[in-house]
Amino acid sequence: MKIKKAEILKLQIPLSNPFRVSFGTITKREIIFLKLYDQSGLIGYGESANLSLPIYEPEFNDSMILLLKNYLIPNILNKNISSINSLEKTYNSIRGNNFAKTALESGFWHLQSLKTNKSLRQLWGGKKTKIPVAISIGLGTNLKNSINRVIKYIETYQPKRAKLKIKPGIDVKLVSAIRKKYPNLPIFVDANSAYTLKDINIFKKLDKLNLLMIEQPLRFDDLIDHSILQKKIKTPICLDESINSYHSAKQAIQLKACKIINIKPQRVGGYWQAKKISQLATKYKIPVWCGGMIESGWGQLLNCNIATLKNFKYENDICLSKWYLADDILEKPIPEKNGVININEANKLFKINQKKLKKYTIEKIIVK
Ligand code: OSB
Ligand code: MG
Repeated sequence: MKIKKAEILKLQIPLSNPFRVSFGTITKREIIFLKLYDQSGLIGYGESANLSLPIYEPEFNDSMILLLKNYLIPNILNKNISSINSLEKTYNSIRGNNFAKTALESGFWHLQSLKTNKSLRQLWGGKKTKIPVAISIGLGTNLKNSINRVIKYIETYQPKRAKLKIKPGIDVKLVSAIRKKYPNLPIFVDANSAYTLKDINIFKKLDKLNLLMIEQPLRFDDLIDHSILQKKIKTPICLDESINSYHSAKQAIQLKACKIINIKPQRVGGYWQAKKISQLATKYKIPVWCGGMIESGWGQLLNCNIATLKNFKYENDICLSKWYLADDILEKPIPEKNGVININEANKLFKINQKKLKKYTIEKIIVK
């Protein structure tokens, strides 16, 4: 394919409900969206949802725009990009900045899918047709309303498992209360890096609450402290922020820093890298699942396709629009039944509602 022109869009979609985690609160969902114009007249759409500030990972939405505009897009314009390898070669010398790379890479995959008439699942080699998804429940402003919030979400959506966000002060008591009310519900927690090894007593207490896993308890870039913590608790540690490449996944496995990996394609530099990490994890019997950042329906569809690969063993954080977004840019919402998405049904929905795309675009840059 040959890309003649690109548009970088910054979308802002309101949330129906603020999403509060240990590092901050998301009230409007800012998402980087890309339109790639191929010489044959096709348009590929890419999405990579990061945050407005570097509070999750060092990268953030405006840094993505800068790199896409000044480097990643100019570097592919009018070149013959025949494969994912030739695309990755155009940015392999760029360190990090994985979310920006994924915006470009996902647009490339959409074009590949249009050109070959194959679904992303087929292009990526996924075999599953049913994708389990479940909700991630944000914090409230204090312990009491955090508990009430979790109960409300569980009662409303009846998820097969619940992921609870925790932070110092809203952790053991929150999880104990929910465990007591729902003794058999699979539950896990996500700390988004809010603790240190000094908090071992908290982890010992969480360890007794029969949790599926504890996601990213320690520093966003740490592996060694996680491996120390993993030796002291039975509950599997699942790494999110710390896994930002194939290399860090390999090191985490070698160090036994985790027993489960949350693969967020944007965070690891794209869907192809996500596939490679899932293959590596398979080799070492480390189950994975697909993480999310509250994508638009478009990003949810991309993530559903990667979650069809065989080592995606748990419910995925593919945040359905009805859970947090006040609106979406797809023509039709992704159908879900009892926490399961049928991929063949979902793959019919790769259609953008242009009116809504326009309505939610707050910034647009043309590169040609
Ligand atoms: O750690 O998984 C995370 C949202 C923003 C930033 C980080 C995270 C999240 C979520 C959202 O947990 C979960 C979802 O999209 O379903
Ligand atoms: Mg997480």
